[in-house]
Amino acid sequence: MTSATEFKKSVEQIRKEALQEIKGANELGSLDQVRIKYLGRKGSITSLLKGLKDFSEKERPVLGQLSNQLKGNLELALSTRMKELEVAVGQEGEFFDYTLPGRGGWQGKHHPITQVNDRVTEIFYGMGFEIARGPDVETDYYNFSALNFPPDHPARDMQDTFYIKDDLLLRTHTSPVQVRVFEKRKPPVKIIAPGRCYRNEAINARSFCTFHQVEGFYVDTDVTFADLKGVLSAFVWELFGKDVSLRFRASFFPFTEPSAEVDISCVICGGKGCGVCKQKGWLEILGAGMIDPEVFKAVGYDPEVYSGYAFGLGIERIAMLKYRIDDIRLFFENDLRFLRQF
Ligand code: FA5
Repeated sequence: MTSATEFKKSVEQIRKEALQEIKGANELGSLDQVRIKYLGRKGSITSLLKGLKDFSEKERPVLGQLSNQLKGNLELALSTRMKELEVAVGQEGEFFDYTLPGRGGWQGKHHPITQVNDRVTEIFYGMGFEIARGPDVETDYYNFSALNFPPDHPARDMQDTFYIKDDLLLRTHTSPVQVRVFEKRKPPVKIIAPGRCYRNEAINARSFCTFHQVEGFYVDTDVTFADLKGVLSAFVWELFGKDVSLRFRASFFPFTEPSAEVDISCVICGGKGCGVCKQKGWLEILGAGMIDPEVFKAVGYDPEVYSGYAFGLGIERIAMLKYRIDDIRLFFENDLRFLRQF
């Protein structure tokens, strides 16, 4: 058994030798060998620490402290020397091309739906429409009653609704913004209202439970269906190009009369028929019509004096055509591999 004095001598001896070897190591490999020799599992310091158990309780703390100090000293010396050698390798051993372009981080972008929404809004803004907004949580009155959906009328089933309370719901379309604007302003009003809508519908490749619409409406003393056709044609040609044709199909909405659904010739196949347009050559993009006199009566506009048109288009459907996306769900999954493509 070694005495405490001998133990202290060994500590100093190891310190001296190890520091010399660390200083003398000229490359990272040999420095690591030194580390293993002293601090490795079978290294000198490890066996020194193991030997502590043979000393008395009085001696052990002092000798333990000495050993730990030695360990700390050597670890510091090793890491200092390692940094020196690494710098040397970087300067002499490796070629570093400072002209290489840096690796940039990912640049944040607007969501494709926001991009299409902004583009649609911009086109109508350029045609003299002001922008208005309404709340996502609506009352039954604005979403249905004021838009000439009578209570318990089957037309309400056209839009499956998420109800919050009897009278409170998540808006199923952006048309309630018409009523909110009409209540506050006298004609002429020429407005677009972009916003989010919600429907308690079965989800599939073309329909989701939440989506975005842009509502447009113009009320003045002599607005005609020809004005509606003109403004929608200008919009479609601006967004998809002049080669695209429009088709107005008779339809029904309680708040417009006459009503139409508007199709455009398929932007994928040019109208010949393909999988996206289901061989029809046409794709529906919006609902529209002349505002029903009943809506004017509900807001105090005289239907004998004023006339107006309204339309509501689905942003996701437009985005699907613009970017040739065959499943609406991709817009809501937040998969970065998808989003980074826009
Ligand atoms: C309406 O919502 C009417 N408010 C549109 C309107 C406004 C008509 C003004 C007349 C005057 P519709 O339910 O057809 O109509 O929806 C309009 C558009 O919203 C559709 O053409 C479609 O592009 C989009 N849309 C409707 N439901 C969904 C859904 N579940 N998922 C994605 N887009 C949808």
